Amino acid sequence: MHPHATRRRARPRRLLATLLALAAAACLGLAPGGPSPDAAPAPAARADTGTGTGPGAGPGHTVSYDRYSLLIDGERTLLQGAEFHYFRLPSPDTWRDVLEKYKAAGFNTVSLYFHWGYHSPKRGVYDFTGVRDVDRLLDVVEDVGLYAVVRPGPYINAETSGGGLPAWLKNVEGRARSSDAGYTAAYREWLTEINRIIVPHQLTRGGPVVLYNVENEYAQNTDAQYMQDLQDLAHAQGVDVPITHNQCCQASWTPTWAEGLGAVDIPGLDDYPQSFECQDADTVWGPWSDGITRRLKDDAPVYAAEYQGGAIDLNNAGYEACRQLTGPAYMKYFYKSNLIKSGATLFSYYMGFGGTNWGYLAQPNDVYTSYDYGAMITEDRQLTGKYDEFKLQSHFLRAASGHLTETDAAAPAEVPAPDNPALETASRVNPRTGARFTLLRHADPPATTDDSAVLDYGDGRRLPVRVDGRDAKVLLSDYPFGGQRLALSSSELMTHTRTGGRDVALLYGRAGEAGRTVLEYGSRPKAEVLAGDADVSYARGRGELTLDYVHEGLTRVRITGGGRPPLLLLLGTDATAAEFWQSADGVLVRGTDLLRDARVRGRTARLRADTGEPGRVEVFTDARRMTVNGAPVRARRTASGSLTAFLPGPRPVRLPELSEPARWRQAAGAPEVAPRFDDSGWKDADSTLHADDHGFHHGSLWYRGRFTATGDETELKLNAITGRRGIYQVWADGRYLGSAQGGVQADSDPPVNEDPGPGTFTLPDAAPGEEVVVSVLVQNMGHNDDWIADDTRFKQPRGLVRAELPGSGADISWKIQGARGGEDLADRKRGPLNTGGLYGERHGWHLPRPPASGDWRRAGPDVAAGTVSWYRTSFRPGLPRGQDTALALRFGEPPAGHRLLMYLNGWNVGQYGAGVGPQRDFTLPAGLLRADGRNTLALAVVAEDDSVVRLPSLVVKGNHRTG
Ligand code: IPT
Repeated sequence: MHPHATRRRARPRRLLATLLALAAAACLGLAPGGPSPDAAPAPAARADTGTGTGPGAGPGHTVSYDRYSLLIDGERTLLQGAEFHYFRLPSPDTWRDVLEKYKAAGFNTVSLYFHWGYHSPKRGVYDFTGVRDVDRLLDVVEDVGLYAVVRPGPYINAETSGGGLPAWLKNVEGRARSSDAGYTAAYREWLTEINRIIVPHQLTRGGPVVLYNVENEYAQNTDAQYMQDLQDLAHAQGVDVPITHNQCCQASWTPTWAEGLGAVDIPGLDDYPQSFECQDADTVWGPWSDGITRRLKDDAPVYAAEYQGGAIDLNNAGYEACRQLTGPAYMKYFYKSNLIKSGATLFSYYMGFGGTNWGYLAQPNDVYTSYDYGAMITEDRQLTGKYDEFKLQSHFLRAASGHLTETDAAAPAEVPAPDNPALETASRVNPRTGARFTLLRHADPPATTDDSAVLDYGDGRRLPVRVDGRDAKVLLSDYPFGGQRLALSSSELMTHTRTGGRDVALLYGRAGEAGRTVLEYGSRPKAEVLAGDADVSYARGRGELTLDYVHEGLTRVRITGGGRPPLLLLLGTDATAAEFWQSADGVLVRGTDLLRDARVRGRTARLRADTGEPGRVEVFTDARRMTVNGAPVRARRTASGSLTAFLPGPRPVRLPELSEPARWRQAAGAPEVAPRFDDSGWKDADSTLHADDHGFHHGSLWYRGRFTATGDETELKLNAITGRRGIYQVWADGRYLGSAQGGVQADSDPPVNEDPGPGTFTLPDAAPGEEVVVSVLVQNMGHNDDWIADDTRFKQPRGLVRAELPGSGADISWKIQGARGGEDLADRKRGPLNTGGLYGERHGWHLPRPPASGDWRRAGPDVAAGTVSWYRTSFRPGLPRGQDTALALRFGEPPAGHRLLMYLNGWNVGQYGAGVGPQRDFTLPAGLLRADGRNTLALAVVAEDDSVVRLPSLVVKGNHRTG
């Protein structure tokens, strides 16, 4: 064991909570040190009684580890969670919603990237307020009762602009992600700022942070001194939880940072077995890997740092296809394999909720506005079938964590063997409790056949099993829980709980498949089938009670006597088991669309829950009364010893119709094309055309060039780098010359920045001596990432990179304009990534307040080639109170002739158009949207060709009654 953590004094504001927690623990007669081995070690929410071992329970915790698991205050702890990007949810109020959904899934951890560029518009300038308030984020994590793995980079990848590096870093000498002096000085700024926020939130000081990750998939062009420097700095600045790293992707890639200079405490692994080919969701099965089977370091636990929980949509298949690619069958097969084959006890899934690339957050090559990721929770914060599967698996991990946190792989002779070679098994055993976990799956991973077998446990015990198609099961044997002992089962365990002196266990299997569960008793118990069907038999010699059944609906068996406490055995299907929830307090609940929390206090069960439709809720408790979201509901007791009530659904929502042009105002938005436009305030770009050199890092760029014609000019050759999906447009003396695709990531070696070939534009005739004014609008779709740490891709310029007048001796003199203020932000609240340099953006036409400039008229649907048109309207959604209603803007089929930017109350919530991506629905993040107030919507339509603008409508993506 490596005692890495030293005890620290609590922050003062935690002291009261600590005293209360200690008092509560004393009242409940709980020994310090937390729950018993088979209780769930999920951290307690801060508002809780403080009997858990997690954040909120008090200061001065220790975090250490050994080869099996993390140890919190010396107690083995299994971490399971998912990645969350606060920067992709620009609404601190909804951070809590998403994190409560993580917690309700059964997770006890959230993994958090911190995004340098999101906080820093300019060297030396950092903003941690408003949507950037990560101190508040860590407070919310603690309140919700999750542990946090913090990942401040400095490099994070994450398909975000620059991989999280700030754009101003492009102008800093020295290779990014190395120990070069220039880069070192720059990142020390960032880490000093972010560590100052993170350090007080460590578990060692009473906060939620249990692990600190340095860098990201740092496997190519590496510099060990840099890895060491990052850790030395973290330690010097007060980081005292174990340090991790997430390695990727090939077994052959080194270093793994398990040893030598730059080695971390717990090296983790990233694994994306399904690739990102969402368009082939039907056929793809593990082309990239067979799951996590490696141990990187002998004396550290196996950490699945980023396990594929969805996918980026590389081929514009849409995120529903990505959700299918990484759906329940994949989750069962790969996640369960990881658990048993590697013995990992730390898991984080990437992503649990993806969010939105609002503004210019997207890295241009791989993603568009939506970062839904096909995750278990949609971009609109709705739960999916993947969420259900996570619930089944996470509740199991939580319930069994007392056993799972210390297991050894069973020797082949010890593994229950199937009598059908189409199936294979592997087991892990806890050396202290003897509990055994057996993975059952097809021997040939992609097999889709329906195969049955009998497992031979080697001691006379046999168990019939079945694997139908792409499936995998973790079967338990010799598993003690509560006052019970499970001998064998071909059903899988979701969870168990102890309430009112009895045990309740919930097992499940595929609908229609036979199941057998065997429990051990000292004498014959009484078994009553309360609902459904089950054959019950008792073998006196072995003391085994055997139940045979078919998984269907929910079978309920009450077992009493036999020398053990009473047991209510619930036998469900995947679908009926997924109707259950278990709160942090251990309260088991069936029904509702989301159980945020449930506690039993005295005779009252208090629920916080969301309902999407009217329906029944059942609480497995001996309480007599129930409140839901603070209000009492009429409840009655059932024969199963539970409490049930009927809950209403939400009120329906009626939305205003936005798609009528008559409700919009329109104004022309490209005065820069006019020869006489006043650009005297613009920056001179003769020394360099590269936008970043002028401090214009994000969004649209205007260039205006002047030359005195010699009479020999026939064409203008330009080259602009926009990043993938970007275009640029050209005018001469107000006349539109056309558009071209901008350059993308340069992949040649050495990288060439002038890629692709130049756009050639035919110039109108000009007499010798005549002044010609050229206007160019260049999109900057975002900055390349630096995944392979070669620096050059990331530092690739944006904007115009070349301009020539072939056959003419004339010089063009250039001016440039970008986002208002450049690095000195005009709008600090919305930050550096919100707007570029369109005229309307520079003059606030995207903001709620009425524009002070522009010729606003009644809107029409037609836009002409070579124009920028702004549309504005306002609306009141009038959403019912006490409900969480998710709204989106829905457009038609993405148009080829134009692309548009959309702003909700001044926030840039998306880019739309055939050249941008397949997206038609754009999330309006709650929090940015005023549910019962007035909202302003603005669209900036950039037309390459004459086309018709189809205005969007509002659609409901989810509607729940909620607390
Ligand atoms: C890996 C990155 O660590 C993460 O930031 C994100 O980019 C993710 O995967 C993909 O969405 S990189 C991948 C090539 C494994």
